[in-house]
Amino acid sequence: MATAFPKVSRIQYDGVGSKKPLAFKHYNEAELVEGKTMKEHLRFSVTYWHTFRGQLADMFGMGTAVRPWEDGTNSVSMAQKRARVAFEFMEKLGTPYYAFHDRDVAPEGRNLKESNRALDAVVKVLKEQQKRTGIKLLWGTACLFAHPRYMHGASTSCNADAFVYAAAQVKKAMEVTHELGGEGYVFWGGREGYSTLWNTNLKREMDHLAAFLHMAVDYKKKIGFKGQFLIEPKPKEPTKHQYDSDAAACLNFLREYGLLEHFKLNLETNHATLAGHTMQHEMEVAIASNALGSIDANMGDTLLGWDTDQFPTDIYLGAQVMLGILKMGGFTTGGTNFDAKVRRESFEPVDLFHGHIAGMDTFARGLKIAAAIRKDGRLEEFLKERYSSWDSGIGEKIEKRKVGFKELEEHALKMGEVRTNRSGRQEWLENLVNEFL
Ligand code: XLS
Ligand code: NI
Ligand code: NI
Repeated sequence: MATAFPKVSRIQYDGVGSKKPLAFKHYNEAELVEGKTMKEHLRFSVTYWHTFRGQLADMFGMGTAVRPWEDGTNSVSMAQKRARVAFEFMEKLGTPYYAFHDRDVAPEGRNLKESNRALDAVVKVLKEQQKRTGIKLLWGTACLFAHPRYMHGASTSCNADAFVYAAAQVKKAMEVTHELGGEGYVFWGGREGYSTLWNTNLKREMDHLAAFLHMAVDYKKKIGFKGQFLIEPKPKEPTKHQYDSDAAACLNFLREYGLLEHFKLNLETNHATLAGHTMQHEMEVAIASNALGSIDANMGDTLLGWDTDQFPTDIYLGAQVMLGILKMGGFTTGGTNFDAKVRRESFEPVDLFHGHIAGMDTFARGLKIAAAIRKDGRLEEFLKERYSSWDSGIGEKIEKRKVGFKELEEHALKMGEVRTNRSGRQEWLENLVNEFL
């Protein structure tokens, strides 16, 4: 097959200070950090939807993307050709994983049967390309938000028929994810929310969402799929309110409906900020429940109020995220999935490389910074010290639940005023972190 990127060869690590545009300055896949290679730590993944299906349109203008390999059709043969282009791209970039929605990789047919057949035809090519390159599927998912049938949602639609169709679609998407050896399967509730509560039975819709997920868990067991199920929180867009709005809401939902043991979270930076949180916050919440599975790496724009899905180039953010990942002991089935798109003005194929190289270098740098902060130890030491009143004496007794209000009153009467409150040292800590940037 003719190459789609004739001017690009395998992107190499060229070292810090390199001026080569198509080279890594920080991502050196074989470099060891805390005893593991960067490749093993970061587990980079390319998203099919943005990178190979994104037209770079926005709500004010049509797509600008120039993609010479596209023939203008949405045919199965074009989808197969595109799959080969995608693998050429990922091979040249050196990313070990990719992720897709069913309808990104294959066209939607006139009915479910046709759509399934189209998907099978493309999965054949994906499988052959995975074998050829060694690139693996990080996770699969189903697009339950683009087609008009899902206008009211999928599993939370007011219309039971939509639930039925969505179930059939997810069943098939799980099967192909399983067939391709996917390490996970993501549920992002694209339209699982509402635009107005005047027309919404919230309780009934949430019950339906839980029923849907329980059916998915049952079917997973049935087909022997061992991948990790993931929920991806997002507060809004396209709906005004999405039920899986943030990490805490998702965890509460999963707990309430007895689903927690079957799911982890796939956290996305731009979703965290849309929810009014930092990514660091979302990660802490998930890690506290041992439920951080994977991340969708991107970033938003503080002056634009929507999911701009930009490639992550913020080093501070990269360091924060990687500190969290190292703290939890690294990814197991998850990875760093670039749910990111190049800007509308970055319309050339080579920009797809620039975007990913930028993201990969940012996270590689974040990893090195995080490891250096951990090696230095002062941050951890400070945190340990800050809570030291809980390590012995009355603090320890409270943590071990050995005392109640009665004993604490006796203690307070003897103790007098609360002593030795120490400074939080926020500015000192922020400057300490800056030492490593
Ligand atoms: C959209 C979501 C979506 C999921 C996969 O905002 O990020 O792309 O990652 O359905
Ligand atoms: Ni995402
Ligand atoms: Ni998103």
